[in-house]
Amino acid sequence: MKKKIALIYGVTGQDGAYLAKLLINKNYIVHGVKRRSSSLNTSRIDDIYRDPHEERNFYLHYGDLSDSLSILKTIKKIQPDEIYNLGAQSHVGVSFEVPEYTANVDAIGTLRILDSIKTLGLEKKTKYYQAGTSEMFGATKPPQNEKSIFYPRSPYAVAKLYAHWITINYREAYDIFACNGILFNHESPIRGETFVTKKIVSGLCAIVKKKNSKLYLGNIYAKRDWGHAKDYVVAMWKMLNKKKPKDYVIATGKQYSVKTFVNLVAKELNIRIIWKGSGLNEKGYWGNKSIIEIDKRYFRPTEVNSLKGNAQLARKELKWKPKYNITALIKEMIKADFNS
Ligand code: NAP
Ligand code: F7E
Repeated sequence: MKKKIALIYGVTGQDGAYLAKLLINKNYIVHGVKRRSSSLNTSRIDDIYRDPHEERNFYLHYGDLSDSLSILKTIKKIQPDEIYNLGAQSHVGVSFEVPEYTANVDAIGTLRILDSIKTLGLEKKTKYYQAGTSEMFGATKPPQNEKSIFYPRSPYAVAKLYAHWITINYREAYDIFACNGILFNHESPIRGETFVTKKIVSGLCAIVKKKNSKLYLGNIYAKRDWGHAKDYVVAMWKMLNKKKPKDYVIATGKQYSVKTFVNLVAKELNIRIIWKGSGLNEKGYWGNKSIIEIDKRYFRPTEVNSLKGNAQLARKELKWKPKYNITALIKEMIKADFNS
């Protein structure tokens, strides 16, 4: 049987790496787009990259979501059965610093891919997955599902909302098989260093190993629904392999504050943190040493306080449910970090 061909934007990122490995295991030929960078940016996928002279099922191409020409040419050349658009300036805090760039890549980048599918006449061949986000719900009260109102609270979330609706519009206008996955936070040992879970795990491991003495955090009262990226990429693939295209919330349905996440990591590391003070003066003590402090630079101009997803539709129609709970996720993240 002819192998399916997938094209992944954002293949060098956390989800891109897990998805590429999942699809290779499912016997796909996988093409990924990477950005030109002055330092190597392929550490998450080096284990699946093969020498171009060997027989391969994984190929890399240079490209960028801000570059329409490269997108059109790459899709024309590869003629993919499935495109997964995971590429993005994905940091919410950073999006306040670079709002225009975030909109160009996260919003218009999505349009560039969808319009390339249409321009190349691939509407009937190429299925499209859009990496949507719980950040689009923003200020809307939890639990959030597919019917909840969107109220984005950052340039990142506003850009992703454009991507969400342009995906629906191209599905309805041109009959493209296009799905929005509305994914709640998902983490892993290969999560980017500046996202809060990875920062907490690395920070506390470094303190226990005496390589550092303090961890600075922002709003520790924000609440999130954290899952494992390995579980979440399965849902992406399931969406594109259903009979009809639809949008799905993917979440665990459990919610913890950043402060609770710190306490859970500390517990796994066998350290007990005592919290004292409040507001910007709140501190976490290990014995008589203050090891966690609050730094206002990590606060956002507008915050998303409380996210908790209801993924009943995905459970029912995609037969998807997460294998990892928060403890298993934390254990895996600590193990990888401690041994690095
Ligand atoms: P990530 O680790 O930050 O990866 C983002 C990927 O996008 C990287 O490969 C990055 O390349 C690439 N990229 C950035 N700018 C680009 C550009 N201009 N052109 C082409 N590629 C570009 O993000 P992730 O956690 O894997 O998330 C994957 C997707 O899901 C993102 O769209 C994110 O917004 C969305 N999402 C994530 C979560 C989550 O909790 N992880 C939840 C909901 C939605 P470099 O490696 O060169 O930087
Ligand atoms: O922040 C608070 C911060 O940056 C989580 C992205 O993958 O998930 C991610 O976005 C919470 C926020 O993730 C620090 O204010 C406290 O309330 O880990 P984060 P995020 O903003 O939820 C969504 C679903 C995406 O789509 C995004 O692409 O933690 N927080 N102190 C901190 N956050 C960071 N980064 N650093 C801190 O020191």
